[in-house]
Amino acid sequence: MSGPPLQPHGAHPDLGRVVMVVPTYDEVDNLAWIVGRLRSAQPDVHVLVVDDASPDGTGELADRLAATDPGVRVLHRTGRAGLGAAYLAGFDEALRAGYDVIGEMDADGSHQPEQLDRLLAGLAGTDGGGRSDLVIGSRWVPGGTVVNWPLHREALSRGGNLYVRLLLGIDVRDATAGFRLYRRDTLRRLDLAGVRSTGYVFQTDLVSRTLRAGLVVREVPIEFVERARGDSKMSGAVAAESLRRITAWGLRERRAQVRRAWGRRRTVTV
Ligand SMILES: Nc1nc2c(ncn2[C@@H]2O[C@H](COP(=O)(O)OP(=O)(O)OP(=O)(O)O)[C@@H](O)[C@H]2O)c(=O)[nH]1
Ligand SMILES: [Mg+2]
Repeated sequence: MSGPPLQPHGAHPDLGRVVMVVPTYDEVDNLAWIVGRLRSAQPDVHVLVVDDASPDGTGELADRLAATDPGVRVLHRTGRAGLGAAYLAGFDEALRAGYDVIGEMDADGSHQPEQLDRLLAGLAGTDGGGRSDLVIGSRWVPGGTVVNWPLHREALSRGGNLYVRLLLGIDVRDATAGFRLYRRDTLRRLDLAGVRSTGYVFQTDLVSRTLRAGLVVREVPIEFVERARGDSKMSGAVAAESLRRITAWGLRERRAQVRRAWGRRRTVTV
């Protein structure tokens, strides 16, 4: 990936060089708007658009944005392969390009670039909450909100997160959220080559891997805004993958707990 020399973030020099990976599939009505907002809210933060050969011309639009702004880069993929697969390819590219902080953000305006400073401060710890290895812009911590979300979407998100907490036993309120910042070292410790989640369950997969690696995950409140333009890519197949994988991970974790408890009993009685 060629580009301009990378500069550390001005307000957070300790964080180093920051890039937001933005996956796109048919976001032609949103992309210029969201990239423009991001570049003006955070001029020191670069953008890597990962487009899955969108039929509506999003990829070509991304190329035009990159041609006029050296802080914007594009990764073209050959076809639609899911959100998780797009992020894995984007992370790989961003790591190879030498970024120190690699973020995630949707292209549809649900994640507001004007709130990225909360995540940067949360990662650096300059907001008084302590340094972290992964920071999540969260809808379901105090101060977090959703705007214009239909009740059934809120119920699905809250219910999904409850299921994740119960089954995986992780103390994260918004494990499915996709407005995030990872440190380079965090991603390097997650065995990305072993990730099999292709859809939105990728988000849950990565937060649970981060916690299992003993790293610090923090949630900072954000205001999440329902998309105003373009179609949602959420589908029955995407939801089914989430349910199937989370249930399988949960059962595996429970079996491991039982084995550990059984092992302890035997040690005591022998
Ligand atoms: N490259 C790529 N991007 C994708 C794919 N699926 C979704 N996206 C992008 O991922 C982001 C999130 O997708 P959305 O459709 O907004 O999903 P969502 O936020 O759960 O659904 P809504 O709330 O209804 O918008 C958007 O920027 C999409 O364009 C995919 O298969 N490949
Ligand atoms: Mg969306």
